[in-house]
Amino acid sequence: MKVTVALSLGSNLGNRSKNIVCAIKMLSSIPMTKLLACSRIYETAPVGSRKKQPYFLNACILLRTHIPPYKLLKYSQAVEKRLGRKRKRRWCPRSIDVDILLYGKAVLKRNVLEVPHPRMCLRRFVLHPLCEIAPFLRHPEIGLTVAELARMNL
Ligand code: A4P
Ligand code: MG
Repeated sequence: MKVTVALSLGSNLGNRSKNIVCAIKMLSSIPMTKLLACSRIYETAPVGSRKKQPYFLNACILLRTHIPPYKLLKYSQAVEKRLGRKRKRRWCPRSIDVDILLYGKAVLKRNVLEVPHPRMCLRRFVLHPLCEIAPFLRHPEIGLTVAELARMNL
């Protein structure tokens, strides 16, 4: 079954724009997967960390894929690893972070994979680029579209 998937990309370490562009290239070459859309790259102030952090570059992409969610997570973690991501502590600066925001209408509540991403609705650095490429996508739990969620986070 083909599913539309929204991913968020973030980088605040190293060559940030190169990291984002390379991640997009690698993600679009996952087997049985097609890149549908790609947002612009936005520079954003760090959110959520108590320690001072460099500014991020953020972007979102839309994929159409046959790959099941947990396998897609493995692929996206392999992309993070290839681009030099070291997991030190949560929310530390990173060469690349790939988060699965929406996987079709799926609702998954495991620690290893929570979809829709639990913090996506609160974050302008996610909603703004996502709204650019997929304003019509609907959050399967909340029932609002990305455009409606983005308007609430202006
Ligand atoms: N995991 C569970 N659900 C998912 C999902 N939907 N997508 C698990 C991806 N991974 C998911 O992730 C930790 C674990 O979450 C993984 O083992 C995976 O199995 P991680 O990428 O190792 O750690 P993280 O990125 O530090 O945590 P997380 O939860 O992704 O962080 P957030 O909430 O995404 O916040 N400010 C700006 N301006 N821009 C940013 O991009 N990013 C963060 C990270 C904070 N502030 C930011 C930005
Ligand atoms: Mg992450």
